[in-house]
Amino acid sequence: MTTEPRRVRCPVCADEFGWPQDGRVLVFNQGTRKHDIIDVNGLSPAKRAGVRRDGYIQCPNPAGDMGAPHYLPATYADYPDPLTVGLVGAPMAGKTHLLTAMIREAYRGGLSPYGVTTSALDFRRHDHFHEQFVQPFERGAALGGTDSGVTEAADILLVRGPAGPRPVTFFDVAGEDLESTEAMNRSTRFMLGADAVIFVHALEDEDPGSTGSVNPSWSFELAVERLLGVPENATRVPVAIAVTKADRMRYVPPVQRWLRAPAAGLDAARIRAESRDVYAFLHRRGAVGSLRPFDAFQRCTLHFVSASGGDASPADAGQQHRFARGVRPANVLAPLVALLAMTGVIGGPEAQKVGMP
Ligand SMILES: Nc1nc2c(ncn2[C@@H]2O[C@H](COP(=O)(O)OP(=O)(O)OP(=O)(O)O)[C@@H](O)[C@H]2O)c(=O)[nH]1
Ligand SMILES: [Mg+2]
Ligand SMILES: [Zn+2]
Repeated sequence: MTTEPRRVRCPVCADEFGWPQDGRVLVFNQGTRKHDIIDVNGLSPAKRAGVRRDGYIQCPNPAGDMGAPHYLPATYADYPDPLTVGLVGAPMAGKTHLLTAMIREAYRGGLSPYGVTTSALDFRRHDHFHEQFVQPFERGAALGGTDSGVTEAADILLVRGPAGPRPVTFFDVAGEDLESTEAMNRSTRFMLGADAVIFVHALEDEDPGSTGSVNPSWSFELAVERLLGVPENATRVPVAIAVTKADRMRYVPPVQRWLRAPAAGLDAARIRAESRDVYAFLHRRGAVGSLRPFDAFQRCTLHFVSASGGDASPADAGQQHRFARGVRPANVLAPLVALLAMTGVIGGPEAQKVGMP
């Protein structure tokens, strides 16, 4: 019995290919640091499920333009409608800290008020993410800047919402690469297949000296242009603007109000009120470039967030920066919740109102 292989778009290279159905799965061998090929056809259903859960498929990258081989979880195509979510923002804007805080909270059950649970789909990748980012973050370490040239996903989760399970792939590349105008930059390839984008604006970004970027919204500008290279994206791709490091103004209304906002289930009117406050805030500060995604995309929400809850400081002279009093993320799930509503992971009439003009 043969069925048409399902067409899948690889989140990494954005090529489409027929998902292999020959029953052969790659399993990473810790000893040899290589993949073993395992044919699951002869295995019992329980063993087959086990191998597939830990296994991979190598993307054939039909365009042959990625340079390095890349792998997707063998179960990636078991679920409909995979989602690719990318973070965009200047170098040092706070993308990596925000994604870390967000995935950490989602993993700790932070999406349960929305009827959503989260688990790993790519176990090796998730372990790596946990070790490299979540654990140091929990210990109060300030995470390092992302290296230029990252093309792989940061994490691939299985998000089970009221409308069914969906694989969600997150990309967190270097701000430096997001500011590169090189058309074939491999690090920004994910943008060709992105289904939702989180634009990250850091609170001090108006001061050009405070980040590595001359124009803090340059990465926004480039990403908007790249995404709108596919005209349908203006209506197809929902976006969220996250104003991060909002802890720096945590006593200032209206920042204060939203940072303290408790998660109480999906409330489109509340998201709209927050979006209005953030819009007005950015507008008053003259951050016009950072509002570009709002004008360019039909569905856009805006949020005040803080990944760490405070500034990092050097523990001793010459030492790595630390969050000495620990991390206290605030409102970090808000942009993700809005995107899950706008992409139908959280379905229903309330979700349909989120981000609508
Ligand atoms: N006060 C405060 N500082 C933050 C927060 N999030 C990140 N930072 C600081 O901002 C700096 C940059 O954060 P990253 O998350 O590495 O920024 P990035 O956008 O990933 O940077 P690149 O990887 O270089 O593109 C770090 O020194 C953090 O300590 C926050 O929520 N509040
Ligand atoms: Mg980073
Ligand atoms: Zn690929």
